Amino acid sequence: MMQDEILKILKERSEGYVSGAEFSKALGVTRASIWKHMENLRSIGYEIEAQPHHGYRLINTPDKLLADEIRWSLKSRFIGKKIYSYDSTGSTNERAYALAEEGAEEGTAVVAEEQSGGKGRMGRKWSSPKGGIYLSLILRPSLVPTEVSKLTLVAAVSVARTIRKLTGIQALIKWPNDILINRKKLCGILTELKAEQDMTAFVILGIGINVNTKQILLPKQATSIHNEIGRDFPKVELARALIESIEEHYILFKKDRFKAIIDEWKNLSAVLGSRVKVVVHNRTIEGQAIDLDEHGALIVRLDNGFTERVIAGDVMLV
Ligand code: BT5
Repeated sequence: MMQDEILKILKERSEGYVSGAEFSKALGVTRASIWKHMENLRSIGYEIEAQPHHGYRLINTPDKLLADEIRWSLKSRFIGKKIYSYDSTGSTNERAYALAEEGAEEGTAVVAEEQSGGKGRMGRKWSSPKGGIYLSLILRPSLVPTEVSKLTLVAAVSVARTIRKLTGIQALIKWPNDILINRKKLCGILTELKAEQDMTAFVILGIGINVNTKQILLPKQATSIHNEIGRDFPKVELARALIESIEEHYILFKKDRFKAIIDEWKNLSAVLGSRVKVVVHNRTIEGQAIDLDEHGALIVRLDNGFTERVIAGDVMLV
């Protein structure tokens, strides 16, 4: 697209000006048409200076989850190669699911600035106002459906690591799908799948992170990166780093190195060693979370001395 070409040149030459003549020579269009594209970019939020005798210069890039912005300098190989981005959508997981059914390839990403029907697990809702990152990835691993929950741990490790690396926040993982800071929820992960004859057709990995979200728009036990570091954090940069990290950990996982993920997970765990209540279906068990086994199940030692292995459930830190 012409607009992408223009942006590419502006970004590569952001130190100086690029004249209208240079643009029209490089791209084979009139200067009037270049001017129109500049107006369009401005309306999206790009700040572009125009100097009569020098030309155009990119001053500021909007921190919007635009596909091209995320892809710019993205170092991953297949995750995020194709990105669909929305200003607003119902649920990125549902968009991704529909795309996967139409045959979208592994690594396809769907991202939105806000969701009107963000989903949590078991029919719960995910508050998705502007300011957060709502990202869903299509994966096509060869896994039996019962193994797919391992990918939630892969994603959790990737999110926690990325947030720590970029913001310095001591993010921890609460089994199975929450990222916490000081016991408040910063991120949730929703892993969905389509199975066909006991094989997994595809997996949708959905991740919601409160980045610059206004605190009053979040549930009580939630926090955001802004809230923790006291300023806005660039969402695009975070989304890009997250995609790269997920790819790295996913490749590790596919190389049969789930053990390495488990070890990393244990280092980042907010639950191991703590007293927990776990709701499993309609039953609640209470005890000490003592381990994560090689399948990613949580091992809880009950007060009566017995241990239970939990594959799916909700954990509360007591
Ligand atoms: C989750 O569910 O934590 C999974 C959330 C996944 C959201 C992503 S966003 C991109 C993709 N598209 C979707 O539609 N979904 C995924 P669960 O463990 O069931 O937790 C849900 C509970 O977290 C709610 O019942 C609230 O108590 C709380 N909650 C809701 N919105 C929140 C938010 N923005 N921040 C922190 N906590 C929230």
